[in-house]
Amino acid sequence: KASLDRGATEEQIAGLQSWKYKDVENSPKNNEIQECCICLAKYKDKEEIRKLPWDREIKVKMMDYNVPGGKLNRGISVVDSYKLLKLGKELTDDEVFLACSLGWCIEWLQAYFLVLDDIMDGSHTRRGQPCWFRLPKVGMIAVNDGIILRNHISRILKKHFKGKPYYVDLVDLFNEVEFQTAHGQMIDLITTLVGEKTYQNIQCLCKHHRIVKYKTGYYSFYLPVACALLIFGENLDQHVNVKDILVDMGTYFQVQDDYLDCFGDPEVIGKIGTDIEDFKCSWLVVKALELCNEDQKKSLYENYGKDDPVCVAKVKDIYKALKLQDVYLEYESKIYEKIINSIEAVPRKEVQAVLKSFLAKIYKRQK
Ligand code: DMA
Ligand code: MG
Ligand code: MG
Ligand code: MG
Repeated sequence: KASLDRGATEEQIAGLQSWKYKDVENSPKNNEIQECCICLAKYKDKEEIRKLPWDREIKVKMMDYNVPGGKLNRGISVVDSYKLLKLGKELTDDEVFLACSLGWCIEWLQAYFLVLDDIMDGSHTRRGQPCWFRLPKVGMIAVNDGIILRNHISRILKKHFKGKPYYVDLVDLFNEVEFQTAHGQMIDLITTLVGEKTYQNIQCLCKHHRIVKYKTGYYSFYLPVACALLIFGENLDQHVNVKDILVDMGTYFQVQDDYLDCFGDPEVIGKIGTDIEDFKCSWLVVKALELCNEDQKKSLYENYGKDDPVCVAKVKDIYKALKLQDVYLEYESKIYEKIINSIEAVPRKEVQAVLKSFLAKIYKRQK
């Protein structure tokens, strides 16, 4: 399933899955803690969730619900990038384990961000199931679950990397990236504040650029490659150009996310968009305000940011009238070309290969 739409291939998934996400975190003490995690013996839905096709009886634990189950692109990229850096030389079992552990750390980080992001965005579904906090027995306990998910990363790093020469850099990397992401999320969120709905906030592409660079670019793109570089023994200070390219890729990835929020198929992307209701500084609204006439602008001002299906439909009609789908396709080919050009300017061929393989995973993605 995940191999569709230029996602990971079965083989790539098998690469990361040679260790399960919990294998990297399986000390007896932790199992004990995990057994204490919220276990929902029976899942009874709220009315709105009951309507969803995913309604079914489920037995879940917090980690199983939130950590696996995504596209695993970020985790897989650590393993793939490391293989490319090794120029196709066979990896030892130990190397595979270390790369998988870091891959899963990023998936744990992603789970942590998403559990909290869904609360803050008031989302309904994620990865084809109700958002964790929407489960009646979870609710705001999900905030603490997010913190627990995050704590696992430090523990995994300590358990498997403590003696390594790059341990401090690794811990520092995860901390820095979390810092960048949390600040991106902050700008994303304060832009939508009630009473602050001035259109200046969502009108400028530079604002959008700043939000997405921080909230998505660092953890989704730079982090996996930086992890691979560290276990390969590289000094990250010498790869600033690589960082810039990856952050650009992250920006492109978030433009895709904004586009799919409105025009993607919820069955395919596994989530129902809320950007219009949430008054988000989405790439689509920035473009719409740039291209619209006075009437359309008036209608956008009246209908954007309202949690009402009629208003949402009006906004979507304007997007369609402005042919934003075509504007997006044009953006996509231009940015692709720009990124490819910067990759080709990177001196080392194996690093180029890492970057190109990452770009190929997201180009024209549908989910
Ligand atoms: C997500 O931005 C960013 C982080 C750090 C999770 P978003 O709210 O657009 O993501 P999604 O569309 O997946 O909710
Ligand atoms: Mg969200
Ligand atoms: Mg968000
Ligand atoms: Mg989104």
